[in-house]
Amino acid sequence: MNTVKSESLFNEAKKYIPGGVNSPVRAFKAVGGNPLFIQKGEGSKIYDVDGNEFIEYIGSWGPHLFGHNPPFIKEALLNAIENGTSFGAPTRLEVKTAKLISEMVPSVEMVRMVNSGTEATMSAVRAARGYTGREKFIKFEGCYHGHADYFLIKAGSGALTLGIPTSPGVTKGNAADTLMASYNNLESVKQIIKKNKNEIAAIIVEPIAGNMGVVQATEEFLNGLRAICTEERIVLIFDEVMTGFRVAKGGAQQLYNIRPDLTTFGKIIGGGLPVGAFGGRKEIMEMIAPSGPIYQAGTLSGNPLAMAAGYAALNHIKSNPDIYNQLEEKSAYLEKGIKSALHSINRDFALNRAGSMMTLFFVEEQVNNYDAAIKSNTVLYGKFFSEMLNRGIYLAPAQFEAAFVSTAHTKEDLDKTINAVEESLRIIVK
Ligand code: HOZ
Repeated sequence: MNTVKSESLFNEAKKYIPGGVNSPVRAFKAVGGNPLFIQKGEGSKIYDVDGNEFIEYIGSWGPHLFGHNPPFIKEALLNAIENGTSFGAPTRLEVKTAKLISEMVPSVEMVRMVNSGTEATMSAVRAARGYTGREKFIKFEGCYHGHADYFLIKAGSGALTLGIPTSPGVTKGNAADTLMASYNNLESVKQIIKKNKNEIAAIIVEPIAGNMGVVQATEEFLNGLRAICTEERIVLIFDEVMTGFRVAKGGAQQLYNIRPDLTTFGKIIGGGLPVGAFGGRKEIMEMIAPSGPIYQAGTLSGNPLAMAAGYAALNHIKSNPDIYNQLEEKSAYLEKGIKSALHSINRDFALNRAGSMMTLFFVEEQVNNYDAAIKSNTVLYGKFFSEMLNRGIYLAPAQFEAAFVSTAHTKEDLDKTINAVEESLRIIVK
């Protein structure tokens, strides 16, 4: 594969940007080789600056439910840009988008727009702390809620991939209020609560984890969290930055039929533009400034371009409920193909799938929490990634992420992917 232009851009980038990238996972450090610089995306494909074409499964880490650059989002953006890019003042589109989110996710009685998933989770925890008057919160090993200091403790995603799940720069004071529990293990939560009676403001959880690779919560675990939170007056926060509007119209909470107190969103609600949001019970949300004393603000929050793209994306989902059947069909087809490839090489690696999100772990046991996920052979993942890339398939350049299927993936794309999986596995697994 010719990568001359990407290499030259990467060398230039490294002079001015730490590690040459604006977000660590993209640097290919976990899989070897140099990152490819992307020129454009269309449907299920992306094209790099050297003209290489890839069927890709990142979809900007989740938001591109309909593939890259769908016409209805492009049109919405072009219309919006005619009127200007940002005002730092309210617009009609913010109201329409907030209303739509609230209609689609009934637990979200009120919502505040922000600019990223990190801002959403930070603000949700602040809201929970302000509401309860308590300071500590529980998070789960391997879950990733963005890069605010107090989340970077045994965190997933890039932090885990690069071997820095607990980052330097996080103070002891900051870390002290983050209490770590084990995913899918209610007992670990109960013990923490017993030791910290009436001190815990929130439990934050990815109801389907995507940042230690895909790991689904059991119904018993999430129902247990809901019951504990109600009993102990703890705010239950579902981090649906990845799963919101992806696994179902109403997110993972719809699939599990659980009503969290607060929910955080990102990515999809901006149709691929920088955006996030947090929302939930009115009683809590009304405590946010200016209706209440909990401060939260942002000049670009509710930005008209992000809202235009987001509204177009959400409205498309609402008017085309069949997209979830399409995603399920395509993802199930891919899962079946990968399983049969694994069978053909006599290996039983864990393949976790939740709707259109999936991860192949290079470990032959069930992966249902962080301890199991980190047993995956990441060296083998790196080799797998490179073999797939050489065959025109672009996966996440890190084991502890999800592959995202979009409605734009065709049967031909999926068949090509399955063939590439089989060929790659045969080469790397001796
Ligand atoms: N940590 C992000 C995925 N879970 C990666 C973001 C990016 O590199 O764009």
